Amino acid sequence: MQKLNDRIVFITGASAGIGYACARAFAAEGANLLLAARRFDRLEEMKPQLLESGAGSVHNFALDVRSREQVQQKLAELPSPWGNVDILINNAGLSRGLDKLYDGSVEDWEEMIDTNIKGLLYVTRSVVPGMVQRGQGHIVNLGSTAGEMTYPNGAVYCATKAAERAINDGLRQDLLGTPVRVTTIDPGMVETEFSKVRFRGDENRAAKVYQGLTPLTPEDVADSILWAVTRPAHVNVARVLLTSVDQANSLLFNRKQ
Ligand code: NDP
Ligand code: 8X3
Repeated sequence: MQKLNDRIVFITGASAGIGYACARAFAAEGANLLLAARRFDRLEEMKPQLLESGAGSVHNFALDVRSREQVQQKLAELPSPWGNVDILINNAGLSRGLDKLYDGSVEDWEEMIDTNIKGLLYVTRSVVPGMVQRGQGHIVNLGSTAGEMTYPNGAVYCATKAAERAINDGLRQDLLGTPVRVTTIDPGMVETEFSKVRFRGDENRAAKVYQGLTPLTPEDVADSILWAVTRPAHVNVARVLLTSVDQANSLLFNRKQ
């Protein structure tokens, strides 16, 4: 297993769910954590606990990945050595609504596309050239089972994750000949704030998503990310498809009544 205690790990969307679980998992390995999200206060609240559990150091900054200007400027202005990212976890993302495509909200579509596709691209464009220059790096993108099988009323969210998959594969091809590695982690249902965000705070509707089954936990996903990035340097884990035993694909679940 590769050591992480001299590594800078940049996690987007670290204020909740899978991103926060990754921060905890990498802290326990002694990594230096560069954490971003819009809710900066939450990141700051988490910092003492991450340091206590072993993080070498933690640097938080507020970032909305939808803003190209913010991404470019804030990443260019990071204090030394935080710009030298070794591991980038492109995790920031969301879904909005569950509606038939022909009467869905255009604003919801734009928010998903701007965050899950364009935001991921902006961050990647700012971070990866440095990895190539330094001859070291690993990019982990958060995909989803939704990217390989579209489900009813979720066409646009599923499309953003299908785009993530294409971007992941394209980036891996474009980095061939460099030591920089690229992995997509594609989880099925994970119980996080994801459904609360999708249903705009409707906790009852969010809880129903996970009713009668055991979903993945954010720690399960963080564990698979940690595994992927700690393989020997010549090994590139291209894709991890990860579901709970109660899920076969985007559409097929084992739900107890
Ligand atoms: P959560 O809602 O729990 O966390 C999402 C994180 O993304 C938050 O930290 C949020 O921070 C951040 N985020 C959202 N929009 C932006 C933005 N514009 N700029 C910066 N950060 C942003 O969801 P999950 O942890 O479940 O989701 C994480 C990733 O995993 C997403 O890409 C999601 O699509 C993917 N995924 C989730 C699955 C699930 O079932 N939960 C399954 C498969 C994939 P803040 O609001 O503070 O900005
Ligand atoms: C999140 C998983 O199936 O709720 O990507 O869309 S799902």
